Amino acid sequence: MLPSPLYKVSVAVPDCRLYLITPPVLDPITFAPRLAEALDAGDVACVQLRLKGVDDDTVRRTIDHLRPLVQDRDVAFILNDRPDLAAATGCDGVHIGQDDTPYPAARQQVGADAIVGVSCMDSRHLALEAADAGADYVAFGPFFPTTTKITDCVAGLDLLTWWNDLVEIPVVAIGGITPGNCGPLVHAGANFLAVVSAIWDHIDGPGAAVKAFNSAIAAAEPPAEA
Ligand code: TZP
Ligand code: MG
Repeated sequence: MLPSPLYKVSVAVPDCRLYLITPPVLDPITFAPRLAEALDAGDVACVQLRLKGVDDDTVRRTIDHLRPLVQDRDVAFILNDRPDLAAATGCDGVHIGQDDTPYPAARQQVGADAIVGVSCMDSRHLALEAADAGADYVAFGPFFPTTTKITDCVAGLDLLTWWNDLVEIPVVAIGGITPGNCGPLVHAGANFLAVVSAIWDHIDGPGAAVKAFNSAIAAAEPPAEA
């Protein structure tokens, strides 16, 4: 017996959208125009601020500088790791990993209406647990080699197809994703592609990267049903 209304019988092939993650170290003043360039270039669903090794004041200052720029464009602004700071600074939600604040406490801190996403690596068990707890999305990855984060697993496309056959809440694919390799992830049912380096290190700038992803996603998506 399946335990929750998250499970479904029929599969709808969802649209796939870009989920930008900021570089782990950034200067908000010089990064803001690069972020604006990315957001103004095409379709982006969400921006996650992911800062590592900085103090709370720096996180708060960065949020204050970047959040309006994102939210004014009707794009969700999500903070990595810290539900307490997300709640205190007007973010739309938080992304937590398995070593961060556990889901129930994170949800309590950000409130019922905020977005809470959970990293599940390549674990079906962790993803089902997160979905049952009430997560708004789960994230699997890395799907491809990445130098942005040290990881010890590789997610397979089968995770995405399995998830889409079983569960309704959105699934984010992450790790080494580029316009050139994202097609199979889109086909397999990723609802969002979370990307760091292929956006910010794109040789023609972040705007060109967003355009390239938008085109690659559109080319990979099945035509809309009449
Ligand atoms: N979690 C799994 S892989 C990864 C994170 C945060 C890094 C993704 O960065 P990139 O540069 O898009 O590979
Ligand atoms: Mg984390």
